[in-house]
Amino acid sequence: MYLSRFLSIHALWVTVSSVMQPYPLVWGHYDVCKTQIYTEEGKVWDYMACQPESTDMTKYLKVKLDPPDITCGDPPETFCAMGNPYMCNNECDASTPELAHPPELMFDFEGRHPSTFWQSATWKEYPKPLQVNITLSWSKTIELTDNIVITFESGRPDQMILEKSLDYGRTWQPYQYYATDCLDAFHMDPKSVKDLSQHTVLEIICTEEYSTGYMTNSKIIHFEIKDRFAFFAGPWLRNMASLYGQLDTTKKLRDFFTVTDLRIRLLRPAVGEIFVDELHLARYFYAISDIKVHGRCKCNLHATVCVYDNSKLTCECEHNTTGPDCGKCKKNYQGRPWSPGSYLPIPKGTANTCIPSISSIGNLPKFNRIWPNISSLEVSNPKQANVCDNELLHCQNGGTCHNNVRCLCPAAYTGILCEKLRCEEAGSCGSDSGQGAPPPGSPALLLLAALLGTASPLLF
Ligand SMILES: [Ca+2]
Repeated sequence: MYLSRFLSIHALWVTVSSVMQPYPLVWGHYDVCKTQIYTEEGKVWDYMACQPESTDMTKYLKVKLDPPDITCGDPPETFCAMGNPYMCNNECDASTPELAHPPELMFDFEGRHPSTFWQSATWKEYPKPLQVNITLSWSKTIELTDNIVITFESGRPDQMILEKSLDYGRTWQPYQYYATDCLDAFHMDPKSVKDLSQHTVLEIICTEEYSTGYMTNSKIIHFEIKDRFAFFAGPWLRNMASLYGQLDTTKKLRDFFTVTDLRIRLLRPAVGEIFVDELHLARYFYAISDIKVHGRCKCNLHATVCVYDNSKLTCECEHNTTGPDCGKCKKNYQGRPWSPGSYLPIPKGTANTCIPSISSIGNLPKFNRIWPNISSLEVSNPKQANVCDNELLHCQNGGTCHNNVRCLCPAAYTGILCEKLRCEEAGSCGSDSGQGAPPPGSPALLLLAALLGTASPLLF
């Protein structure tokens, strides 16, 4: 059978490809949800795991400052020049566009000189702490794919916490602490991401790497996503298969890189000395010229497109799923429990499509979570798969779908989808007629599973 040969070759290709590690970065993009393939029965859809491209997520966020009136310029005030704390004749005036520093200047196009930036009021109420929360909200779960980079126009703060929320801002967890002195500020030993490992990658650390004030040229603070990915994918992120494999099997790891909101808590501005210079409090303020957040909509591997409509991000769900994150099955497609797509096996993953409901029979069939392209399976248990339709699950070899419940097969064929020669069952086929996809425990699949570091082949 052509289809069987195709599947055998495909399985072999996947296996060979798995041997050819490290993977080029282009692998595992999962940018197609389905393709049409040609079989003896004509064109059929082949479904695969898919996700939107990673993109600049700052275009889609809402920013909120707390306290709301903390931006400088209302009333106008003077502040000291960046980098020269004794030149204190710069002006911030919210009512004059050239002198205003509103929050949106943290997200505009950079690369021009001088930079555009948001700026807070100065620390004129010292010793009352000068603290600002900057909340970035997407109203949508997103998966971070690159470092969060915050560029300061002022000195980098002496104390800062980056926090994340997974429930639209109801609860918050720290992502990383930043301080000139971690022990003093947060009672934490200073660490850098390089001190972490695969086993401690989820540890929340305090770093002193990014907190020196005016005395340095560097203005940037990172939250290191890529360094954390590198524990799994190698220093150049070439072995994305390994990373995707881990993300697939470890929910905590996947959730670590998933957010609905981020919050930058500025707790103490750059002082640069032991004591605050009370005679020149206009030296102390926060100013941020740019914030970079790269990520993708979380669509549970059921969509490649995420649309921004009415100030709202929504996945354009495939695989008969629906919801903002493709988090449930469409009406009339609840023939088995919803499940996210899977990155495995590399490179196409598994779509885990929702299948039509079977309202005409009493009990829903039991399905395993992973349900790859059905025609690649040796379907042997009729109770597991008494479903067919003309779109998703095709009866094969000329069989016809009867009430979405079973395939009516031609005399020579049997099996749920008429995928099997009747003589095979009877053991009376010639030696050349029984070729099919490798069974789940075949050496090829075991090798693939071993290469991906999983305990067993993922077909069952
Ligand atoms: Ca800017």
